[in-house]
Amino acid sequence: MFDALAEKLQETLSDVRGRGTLTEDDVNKAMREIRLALLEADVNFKVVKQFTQTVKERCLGAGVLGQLNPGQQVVKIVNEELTALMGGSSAGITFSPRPPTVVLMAGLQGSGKTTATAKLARHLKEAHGSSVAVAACDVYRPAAVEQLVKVGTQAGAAVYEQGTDKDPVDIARWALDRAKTEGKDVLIVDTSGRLHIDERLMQELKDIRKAVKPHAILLVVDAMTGQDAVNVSEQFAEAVDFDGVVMSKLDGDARGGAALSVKAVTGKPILFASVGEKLDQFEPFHPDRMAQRILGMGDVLSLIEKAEQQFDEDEAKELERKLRRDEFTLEDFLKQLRQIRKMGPLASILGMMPGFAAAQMKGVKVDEKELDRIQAIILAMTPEERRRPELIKGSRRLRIAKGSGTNVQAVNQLVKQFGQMRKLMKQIGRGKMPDLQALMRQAR
Ligand SMILES: Nc1nc2c(ncn2[C@@H]2O[C@H](COP(=O)(O)OP(=O)(O)O)[C@@H](O)[C@H]2O)c(=O)[nH]1
Ligand SMILES: [Mg+2]
Repeated sequence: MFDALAEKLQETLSDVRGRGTLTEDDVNKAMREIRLALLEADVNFKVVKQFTQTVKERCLGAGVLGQLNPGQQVVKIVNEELTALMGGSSAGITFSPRPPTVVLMAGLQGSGKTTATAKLARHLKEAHGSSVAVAACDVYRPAAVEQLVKVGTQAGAAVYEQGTDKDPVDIARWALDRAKTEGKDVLIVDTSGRLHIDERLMQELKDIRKAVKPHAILLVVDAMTGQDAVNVSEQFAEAVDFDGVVMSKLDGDARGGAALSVKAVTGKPILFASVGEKLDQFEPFHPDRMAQRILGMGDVLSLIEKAEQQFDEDEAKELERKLRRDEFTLEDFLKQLRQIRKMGPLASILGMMPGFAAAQMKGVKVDEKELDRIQAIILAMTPEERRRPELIKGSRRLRIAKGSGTNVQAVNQLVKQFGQMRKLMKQIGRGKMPDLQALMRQAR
């Protein structure tokens, strides 16, 4: 997501960063480039204008001109303003002190409501241990009920449905009673959409709202529709007030304009991002992390959180200790590799790492077969060799190559790469940004 924008901004900023001193002309030029990049990403033009103006004023006002390392400060300012643009701090759903917390999902047809309903159910269950029910109030399309039954069940939620013959407002009311009786923590109400905003849709939403008094109304908007998503949000905000946005389909070729504009235009924060069709491709939206991701600072925090879901805490602490003390071995690497591969395709994980973003990841295909090979090589080593790779010479190399069905070069390469990775890990462990360029030069 945001690939093109990320690439352009990173290019501009690395240019700025590379300069010893900055003149006002340099700043102006950078602002022009940022402005173009944002417009190309389909960010609302008023938002762009305001954004670049603020950044420019701050850059010039902060006295960055003529100073040492002014580029760093420009990057910092752009990062801060980009974060602010997307809403500053991350919000979320506040739970009602008296369960069930009721969440009403709204949005146009095809925006991704039903999918988001199930994803949110899964998320609340996984992250908060909530027991969740979902209510099928889209009665206009028979398939809609079936769809919710399917994905809701997959998500581990109870699905409350009464087919398509009843009035959606009655179903919502009935579902709320049932959620109370069954002691659910959360009830998520899926509703029907239309192709366009119309009077009846708005009235129905208002009626459901009146019937179930939701604690949060979430508007699902399709990021792929760009500025239309922002317009829809604006119209919804006028007709039926809502609390936050679920930005769906941020995967694919969404240029990011909607995600960057919606808060500024409507005043409503993005609470969740939906980044794929699978149920776990859904995450709380963190403006600061998103800004860092766009600017290629990597999304280390998201990465850590994702990893934490997989690791148990003790193991994570142990790993951190090892990294700090430079005791990380091939044994640990093997463990890591297996854990990481459980997290999902490696490319998407690398995309969250500092320095791997955008440009670097472009055209990079992570070869999962290569990972199989690496795993085989490590498995062919003795535990001692895994702990002390420097032992791997001569006959040991040959034995490992044979044992793993590879060759000596492959074993050599792995040992060398591991040494480099260890260096990188050590830097990250110390909270430093790894010098990737230097590492890449060495790897060649
Ligand atoms: N790629 C992608 N597809 C999505 C995402 N969310 C929903 N979809 C797809 O978009 C289509 C419409 O979603 P649906 O939940 O039925 O929308 P609804 O009409 O608002 O309930 C379905 O084919 C979903 O699989 C997403 O985040 N990424
Ligand atoms: Mg639906």
